[in-house]
Amino acid sequence: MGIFKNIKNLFKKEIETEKLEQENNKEEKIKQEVNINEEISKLEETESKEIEVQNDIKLYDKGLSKTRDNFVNKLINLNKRTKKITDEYFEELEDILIMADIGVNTVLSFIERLKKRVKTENITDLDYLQEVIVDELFVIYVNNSILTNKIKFNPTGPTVLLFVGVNGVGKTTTIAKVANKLKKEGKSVLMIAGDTFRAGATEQLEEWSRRVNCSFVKGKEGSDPSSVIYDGIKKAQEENIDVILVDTAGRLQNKVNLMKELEKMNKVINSLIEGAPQETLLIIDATTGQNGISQAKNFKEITDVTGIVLTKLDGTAKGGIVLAIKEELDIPVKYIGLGEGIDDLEPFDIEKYIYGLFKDMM
Ligand SMILES: Nc1nc2c(ncn2[C@@H]2O[C@H](COP(=O)(O)OP(=O)(O)OP(=O)(O)O)[C@@H](O)[C@H]2O)c(=O)[nH]1
Ligand SMILES: [Mg+2]
Repeated sequence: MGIFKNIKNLFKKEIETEKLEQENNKEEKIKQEVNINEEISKLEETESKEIEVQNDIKLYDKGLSKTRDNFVNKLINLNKRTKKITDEYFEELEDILIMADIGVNTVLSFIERLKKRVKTENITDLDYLQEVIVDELFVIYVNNSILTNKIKFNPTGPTVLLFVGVNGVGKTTTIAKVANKLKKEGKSVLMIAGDTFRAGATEQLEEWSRRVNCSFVKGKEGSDPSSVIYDGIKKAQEENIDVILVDTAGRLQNKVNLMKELEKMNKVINSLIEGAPQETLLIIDATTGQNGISQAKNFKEITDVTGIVLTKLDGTAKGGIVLAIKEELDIPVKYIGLGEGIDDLEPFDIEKYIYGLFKDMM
């Protein structure tokens, strides 16, 4: 009980554990009379880790403020107004959750479970019920799933990440953000401008490659994206690049064509690097709500989507879409976009997400 508090404690614990580990290390080191400079840098590392965790939380906090202001405040108000837990209460709760884009089926089964708990546990206290609600929302996400937001990397050669999704969802921007992250981790990155369809798409990606300072391969406008990808991978292999990020065109007017094109791309990629692409990341714009979910269903039918990047969470009051994705698609959300800036991308973490959403209720 009290995932609420557990999450809050978790962050405290994360920092404390880190400190403890460092302390243990410290003793060892002193015993071995290793020089003191190493100790200092270890401690500095702990400090920077602490700052990093706090910054991550801040970003979630900022990125989820619209959802929180809307959905969570409504929830708090409802609970304040309510004297007794009645059917009307559940109906209002249902509306609030549906408005937050959690998805009708998810909400209905959620309400069922909640009603059951209220009955069997004989819950009358609204504060307690509030905790139960957060718990149950958390359960939707965690249930029966291996929670992996980790990107799969190729241990023996370049890793290929293919980015797909409809027009304007944020594919190109996300590639730039991911490249920036990987560069900071010390990896070498090459971007391939596989969107040869839209005028200006190549230039947009090229500009990002300059800004994050990574390699870049393009073809002529209108050329076959698979041949651009071929050239890009060849270059990456010659230059011993760690990660290849492939941009693709976002049109989906014709499912058969898109499927054929993706098939061809996959074939080319796979013929050059065994097991590649390691990830096919589908980009979904969180502000499009249920429409985004149906896009995902379409893509799931035509290609093997291994992860989702949910962009523009900062621009929506309907952050509940994360839960709908879990329930309706069961594809892991790997990253979330929380703004337009190069640093506004975070690996998805359900605990930080729940904290960012419900911190006013804690
Ligand atoms: N607020 C916000 N805006 C975002 C985010 N991610 C992307 N955008 C904006 O969304 C717009 C479209 O982004 P692009 O990266 O060009 O999208 P795309 O999918 O490559 O678009 P096409 O190439 O036309 O298919 C840009 O104005 C981005 O700045 C985000 O997480 N938050
Ligand atoms: Mg683009």
